[in-house]
Amino acid sequence: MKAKVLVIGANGQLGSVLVKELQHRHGLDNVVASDINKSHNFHGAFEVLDATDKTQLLEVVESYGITQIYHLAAILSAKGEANPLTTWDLNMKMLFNVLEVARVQEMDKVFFPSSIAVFGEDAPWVNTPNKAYLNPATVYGMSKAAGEQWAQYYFLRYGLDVRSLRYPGVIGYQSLPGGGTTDYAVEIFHKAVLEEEFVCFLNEDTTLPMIFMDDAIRATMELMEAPKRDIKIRTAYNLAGSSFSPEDIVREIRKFYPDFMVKYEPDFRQDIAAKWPKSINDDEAALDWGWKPEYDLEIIVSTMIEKLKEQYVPQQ
Ligand code: VAH
Repeated sequence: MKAKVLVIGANGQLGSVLVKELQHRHGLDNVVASDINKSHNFHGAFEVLDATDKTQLLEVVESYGITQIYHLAAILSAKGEANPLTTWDLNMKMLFNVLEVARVQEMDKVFFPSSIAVFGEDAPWVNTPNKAYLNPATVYGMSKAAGEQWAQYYFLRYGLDVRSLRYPGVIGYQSLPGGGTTDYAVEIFHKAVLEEEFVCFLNEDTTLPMIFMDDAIRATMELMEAPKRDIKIRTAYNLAGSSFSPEDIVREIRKFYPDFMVKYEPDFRQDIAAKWPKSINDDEAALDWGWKPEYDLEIIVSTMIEKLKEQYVPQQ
C-alpha cells in the first residue's frame, strides 16, 4: 500500500526541506505538510495543525489516511529556556499525541527527531558514544531524552515502528533555524554573503557537532527506509557530520570574503553549548544502516556561499 506521509512542523528548518524530499520519494499527492503557522510555499496538501490538539491531529490523519508521521515540531534549546514548563508541556504533549494517534491508527512508521542536546556534562565530551549517560542541561534536551524513552516504550509495548536520530546542529541554505543554540552557524553565512558584520553569540573556540542539511535529510531517509530488522537502537541513533567552531567557519569563509568582520559576544547560549559534546560517535548508525556523511566543513562553506549568493545576488 502506498505510504501517506504527514509532516508536523513543516515550516521549520528541517521540516521544510524534509517535505520536499518526501514529496520526491513518495509523490506529491502522498505527502501532507502541516504546521501551526499557515504561511507556506509548498506544492501539495497543507493543513494548519496544532499538534498539541489530539482531536485536530486525528482529524487530519483520518481525512488523508495517513500511514507515516514525521514529527518535526518542538520548542528548541535556546527559545525553550525562556519558559521551561511551557516548553516541557508543549514538547511532551505533541509527542504523546503523535505516539498515541500512530498507535491507535496502527501506522507503519513514525520519525521522532532527537538531538545532541540530550547529552550533558556527565557524557564524554569527545567522540560521545550512543550509550553515554544523559543529563541534559536544557528543557529541550530533557524533552528529547524523555521522548527517546517513550519512543522505545511504544516500540517495545505496542510494536510501533518509531525511529529517531540525535541531530547535531543543522546548517542549510534552504531554510532558517528557529531558536536553537546552533543557529549562529546558519546566520553567519547570510551575513558573509551580504558582506555585513556578524555578531556571534558563542565563543570563537566553541566546537560543536554539526551537519549539512543535505546529509541530515539523507540520514533521515536512510534510517526510515532501512529494513525494520536493521534498526537495533529504539531510543535514538547518534548522527555525526563534522565538528567545528565559529572560528573554523570564519577561517573558511575568509577564503571567499577576506574582509569578513566578526565580533564575539557570547550570551546564555554559550552556557548551553558548553555542556554539549564537541564530537559524537555514530558507529552504530554506520553499522546498523550504513550511515556515512558526505559534507565536511570545506564543502559546507563553499556550498552555502554558492547557494546563498544565488538567493541574494541572483544576477551574479
Ligand atoms: C538547537 N538546532 O540548537 C537545535 C539542535 C543540536 C542543536 O537540537 O536547539
